[in-house]
Amino acid sequence: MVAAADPEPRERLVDRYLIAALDAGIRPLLVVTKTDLADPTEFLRHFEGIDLTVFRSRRDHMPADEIGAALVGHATVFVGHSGVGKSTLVNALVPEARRATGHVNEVTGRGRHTSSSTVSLRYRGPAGAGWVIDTPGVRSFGLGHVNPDHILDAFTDLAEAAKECPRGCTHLPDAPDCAIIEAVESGRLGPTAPGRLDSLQRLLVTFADR
Ligand SMILES: Nc1nc2c(ncn2[C@@H]2O[C@H](COP(=O)(O)OP(=O)(O)O)[C@@H](O)[C@H]2O)c(=O)[nH]1
Ligand SMILES: [Mg+2]
Ligand SMILES: [Zn+2]
Repeated sequence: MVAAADPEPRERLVDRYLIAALDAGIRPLLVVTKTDLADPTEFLRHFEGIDLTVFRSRRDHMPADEIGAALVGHATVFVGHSGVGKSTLVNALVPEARRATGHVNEVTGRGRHTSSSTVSLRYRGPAGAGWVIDTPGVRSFGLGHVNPDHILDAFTDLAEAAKECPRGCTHLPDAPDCAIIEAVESGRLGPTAPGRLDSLQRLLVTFADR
């Protein structure tokens, strides 16, 4: 979860969540909250190349049933910076949860410390049931355990092309004879392939910089 504003969205943090999810075989969903405060369209362009379901949420229109439908039959963990609205959404999904919500003062770091625990709650909605896990905000997010091959696997057609790559290929723009880059440049992977290659390369660089 990210907020369109307050706190400002950071694409690098979302990238890190995506890497961890793709590595673990978790299907990522992205919820952008506070779209009443700012338009997230520009921010969301960063993720166009990624197979990612995006929901936009605002105080006066929380798409609880749409998001709820995506949770049915799954255990879904809500991650994101403190103050993005995780507990607010959890309360909309599970009214009896009564999770504490509020504003943490960004400058002093003090303020009402909200929902500092992680809890698992039963979601029951029109489309069925699932589990939602509300977490406190995170400040940092490690990727030490990630296998970069799993990042590539999330981009199915690029992973297929990569079978022709030289051993140890990084698939980054300077990689010699990278079969993914050649396939994308040839146009045979379709018009959206360059965007997906950009996203893949960004995630691989983020992973390499961890
Ligand atoms: N303007 C606006 N404020 C929101 C929205 N969603 C949540 N908030 C507010 O953001 C603050 C932090 O919400 P909270 O759910 O505690 O965030 P959490 O730390 O991620 O659990 C609260 O004051 C909420 O009322 C939204 O869509 N728009
Ligand atoms: Mg909370
Ligand atoms: Zn390659």
